[in-house]
Amino acid sequence: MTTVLKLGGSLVTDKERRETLDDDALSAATDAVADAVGGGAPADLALVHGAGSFGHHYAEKHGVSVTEGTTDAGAALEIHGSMTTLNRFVLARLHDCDVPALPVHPLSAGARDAEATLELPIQTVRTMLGEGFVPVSHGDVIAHAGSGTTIISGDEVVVRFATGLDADRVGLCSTVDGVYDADGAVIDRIDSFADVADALGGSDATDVTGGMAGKVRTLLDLDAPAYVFGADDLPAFLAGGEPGTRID
Ligand code: IP8
Repeated sequence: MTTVLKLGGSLVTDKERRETLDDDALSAATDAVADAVGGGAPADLALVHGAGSFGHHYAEKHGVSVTEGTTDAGAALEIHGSMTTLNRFVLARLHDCDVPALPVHPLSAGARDAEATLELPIQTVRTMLGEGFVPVSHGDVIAHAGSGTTIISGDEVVVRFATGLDADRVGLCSTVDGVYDADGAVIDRIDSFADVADALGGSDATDVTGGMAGKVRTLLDLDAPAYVFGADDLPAFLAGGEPGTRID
């Protein structure tokens, strides 16, 4: 059983304060991962975290996004540095509770070509899993042919891991309990974008990082079922449950 789990940036950081963790939320999440890994399930777990109050601030400062690049190495390094700092914090918490976590930095591993197609080799992650490690990757900057460097979101890393590893399950754990309908209730299951387009308030095909519409669209394309759920449901997800909204 291979599981790819994203811990949302808004969950593990304090979005209101620059480069500040949400200590309680991060500890609760890493404790849940430790319990699951210690208990032997899921067998293979690859983690990804978002940027929260770390990377987004510097991406905005330098005007860099998934489509707008920079050739300024200092700017790229500042964005990347904030993400590796956050990654170190996440790794440290995981090691504190004996999870054999190792970092995977997209900047050092992948690139986009001139058509913006992402190349992110999966062999490192596969070998880490095979050796019993828990790879922990993150949103980052990435070299982009013709644009210098652009942002790669944690969601893009999740999708690449899920397809490359032929994952059985994907989880997006964040500050929302699932995908909400127009009345604010959590939708149980989504298997067609058309059914929820109105409730999600948009169907912009270019919206791959921000917004639930883009997330749902991307997750519908995966072979594996994906679950969008809140922090309280993380233990249930890791135990094989189906919390929040199932998208497949
Ligand atoms: O928080 C964004 O990743 P996300 C990555 O998963 C950076 O969208 C560096 C802003």
